[in-house]
Amino acid sequence: MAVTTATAALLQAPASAGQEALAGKSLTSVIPAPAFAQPDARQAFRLGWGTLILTQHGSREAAAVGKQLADVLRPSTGYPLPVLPAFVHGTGIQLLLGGADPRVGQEGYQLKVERGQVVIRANTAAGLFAGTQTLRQLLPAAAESKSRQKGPWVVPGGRIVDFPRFAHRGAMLDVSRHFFSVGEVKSYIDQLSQYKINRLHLHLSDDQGWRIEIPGWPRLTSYGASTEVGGGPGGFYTKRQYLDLVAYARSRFITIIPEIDMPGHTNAALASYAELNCDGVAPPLYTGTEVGFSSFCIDKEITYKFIDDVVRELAALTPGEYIHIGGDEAHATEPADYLKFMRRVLPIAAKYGKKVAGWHEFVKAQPVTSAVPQYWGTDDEDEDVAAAAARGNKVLLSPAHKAYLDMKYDENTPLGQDWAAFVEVDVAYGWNPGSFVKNVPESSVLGVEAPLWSETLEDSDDIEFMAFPRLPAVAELGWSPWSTHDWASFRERLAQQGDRWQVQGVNFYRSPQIPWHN
Ligand code: NGO
Repeated sequence: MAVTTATAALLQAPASAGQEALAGKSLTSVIPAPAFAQPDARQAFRLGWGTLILTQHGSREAAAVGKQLADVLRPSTGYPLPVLPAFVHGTGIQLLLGGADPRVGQEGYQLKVERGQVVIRANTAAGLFAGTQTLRQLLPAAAESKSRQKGPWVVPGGRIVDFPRFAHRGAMLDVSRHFFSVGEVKSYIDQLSQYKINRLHLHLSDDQGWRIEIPGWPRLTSYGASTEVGGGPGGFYTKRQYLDLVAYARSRFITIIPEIDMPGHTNAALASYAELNCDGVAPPLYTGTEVGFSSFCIDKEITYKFIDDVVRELAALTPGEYIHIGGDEAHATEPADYLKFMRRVLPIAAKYGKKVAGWHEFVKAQPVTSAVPQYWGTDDEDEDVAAAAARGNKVLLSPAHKAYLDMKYDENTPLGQDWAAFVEVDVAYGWNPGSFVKNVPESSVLGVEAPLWSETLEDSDDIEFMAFPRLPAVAELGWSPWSTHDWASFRERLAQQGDRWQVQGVNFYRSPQIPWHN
């Protein structure tokens, strides 16, 4: 049963040792900023030897969320933190389904921290998971360590009611230009899930490499996956590995959206199968970084047989609603051919039960209203996207000069590109998705996504250096209500995340805009 606010107020103040241990943390020291937070300086919870993690009785999902929390906190605290069904009596952290403030919806949660206990309530396991991510951030940074650390482990007191502004809070990883292993992608998934990101879009094919096994088309992976930018060995995911990634993401409440880019950005497929080319001649593999030179052959039937096979396989591997069909920079496809192509391809996704997402150029083909254009322009105006919004399509926002994580921070950034802009942290944070594109009102915005293109990135260190600290900025734009938007507060909160990244070993960029603690 929930402890009422009145009861909570009657509880005594925490020990002064606990107060000191808070080290400037309050209930609002969280990214993304919670929708509502009421700190209560008289309350605080201290994790101890006897702390239990009590999860909703009868819910395996709630128990799994509890276990994930225990997996983070056991090594650093050295406490046993048993995960038990919530009918057990004892002090601890409770993860309960139901009884939450109605505003929390399907992904939100309510968190109450008081002297004797922490209670997270939600309507879904996703909400409980989000609540536990908030709880992790409220603990001292040392709680993220993989080895035993000195406490005390104190959580600041008060009450949070939190839920997302937008349904889609995404990140994209380009595994084509450089291939990233299953382990590297899982590590990124772990990082994303801490900021309440709920979609991971994987860019699985491009000119430089095809990265997913497709039965019936073995050369895509035996040959088309064999290199990457700069001529490295490339790689691909077997179906089994891909399903493992899908399940791993799912356990962190992230849905994977697979992208096969078409009709341009297709050199790896064209190199693998001569018959996909209009002249029947396979081009060589490509390891450079130019864009816009390749195209599927629009008038050959085999093109659509190929796409049907690929989309069918991908749909079977995808529990989520969307398949992403690319559609960007088709400079080697005549505009009339592009429309012809899209009009044949769009129904293929529908045939396999999936909705379509695509880079915003594809809205020229006037797809059905369930299709989602991903706006990647550098302007605050786009007639075709505004027209799609007027027809009822929801728009995903990834403006390249704000949300692209592969843009350099400034002229000295060793990695990344600068064709759209330099994107320092204040730029990544400083835009309102609900009013960014002219005539695309908030009600037409599905959410935000931070793409990370990998022309210049080779490993997890590189991914982290570009994603942190900007990914949390985009995550906050996607989750937090605009009323909480505040650069001064964001900088301070980001500095606290820096402490956690140091403990976690995340290779973040020390932006001079942020008052890092050390
Ligand atoms: C563009 C291009 C990609 C590049 C990226 C680099 C889109 C949608 N298409 O974004 O192929 O990798 O820029 O920033």
